[in-house]
Amino acid sequence: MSLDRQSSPVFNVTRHPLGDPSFQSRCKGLLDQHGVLVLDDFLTAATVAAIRTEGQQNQHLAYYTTSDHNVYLAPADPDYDLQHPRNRLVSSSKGCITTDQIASDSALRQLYKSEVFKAFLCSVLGEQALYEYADPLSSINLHYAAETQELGWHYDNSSFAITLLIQKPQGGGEFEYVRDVRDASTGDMAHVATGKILDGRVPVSRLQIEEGSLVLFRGQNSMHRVTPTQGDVTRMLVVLAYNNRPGISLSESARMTFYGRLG
Ligand SMILES: O=C(O)CCC(=O)C(=O)O
Ligand SMILES: [Fe+2]
Repeated sequence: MSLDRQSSPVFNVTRHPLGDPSFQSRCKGLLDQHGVLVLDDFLTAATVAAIRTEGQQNQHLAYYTTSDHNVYLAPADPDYDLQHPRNRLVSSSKGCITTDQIASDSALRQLYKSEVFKAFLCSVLGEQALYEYADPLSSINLHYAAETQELGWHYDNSSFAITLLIQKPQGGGEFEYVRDVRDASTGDMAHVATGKILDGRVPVSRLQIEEGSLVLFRGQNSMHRVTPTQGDVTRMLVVLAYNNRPGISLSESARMTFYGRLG
């Protein structure tokens, strides 16, 4: 089986039979139990190499930023002081290229649009359908984190995130998280628990991920960060983002924070 209409498979179909209902329900069980699912060796070695080359060739297009933001990726709330967890600033520093900068024949677009892949995601995530972002930036992102660059603590705007590690740094670049802190559906922003995590007073979980791993992560209510890269190998990671409703754009403040532009 290949990914839709192309000839050579983008991912390891034998190890990860995405269309097999028992594989799907096993993956769903793992995601529901742990809040995260890691499929190692998801991308073939050839796909990882192709995306890495593409990433290196397009690195000059990346928007590099060091920005200070709060964990809610929202403008400051004047009802709270600046040190309150609602407003406290953390730092993110990385480069990023966006959907509009990914080549039309890229394996990343094939995977993102693949009906087999989307059906697998729907089954595992318990979604009816998945839609691309309405803005031209947010659906497929390739992140670069060079030495000392990091992603500060935050909650995602979308209810789940899908990532693919393309290049692992020599040290650092570790994905750390605390599960189920806030509840965006009820508006419980969990300021106290959030503050404890920011203060380093809560044990955090750490993901083991390798080049070619697919990670499904519920990041809307689980606070997470990526620790600073160590060494001169840049961390390269793809984020595939979908919505369960059509016509949704990433918020303007998040787009300005992470891309430096709106479209
Ligand atoms: O870099 C990662 O592994 C996670 C990225 C992330 O959390 C995000 O882009 O919101
Ligand atoms: Fe995130």
